[in-house]
Amino acid sequence: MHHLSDYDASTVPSAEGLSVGIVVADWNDRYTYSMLEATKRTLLAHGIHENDILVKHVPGSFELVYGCKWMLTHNSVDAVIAIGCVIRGDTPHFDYICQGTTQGLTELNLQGDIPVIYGLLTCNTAEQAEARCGGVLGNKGDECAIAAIKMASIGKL
Ligand code: DLZ
Repeated sequence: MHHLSDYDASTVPSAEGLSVGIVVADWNDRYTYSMLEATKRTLLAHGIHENDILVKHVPGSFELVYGCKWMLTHNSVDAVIAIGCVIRGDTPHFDYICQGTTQGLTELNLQGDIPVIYGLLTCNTAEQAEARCGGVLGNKGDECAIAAIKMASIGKL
């Protein structure tokens, strides 16, 4: 299975001078905050200045779309990363949140000029989330940071 923290550093452009927004859901914060930390660490490791990383919190994953839209409207950023973690429960709620959020983030990408990165974990179990938030499969935050740098630099690649 793909390890989320593995990447070829030689394919990553310098992130110096870029500004990145991160919108993080507080629901399942044990996982989302781990992704947030990994995202920030990797952005910094690639040359982004600490002051150029803007973080906004939203209550749950369903609010990520509005949070990203707000950030795109109010901040001058080169990419926005949406971070959330949805874990399947007993009702179809999981499916609606995943579908709505995914559709909304897709629409932001289609309508705007700034890339929005998909850091939404959609897990059947807490163990699956654990594995992807610093566990055996690495950290989704690392993957998101690299995707943001590459997408913000797409014209230069
Ligand atoms: C309500 C809810 C539930 C049941 N599960 C999750 C979840 O696993 N992950 C998540 O990010 N958010 C969840 N939420 C909250 C919704 O995303 C949203 O915040 C509320 O429905 C209010 O709009």
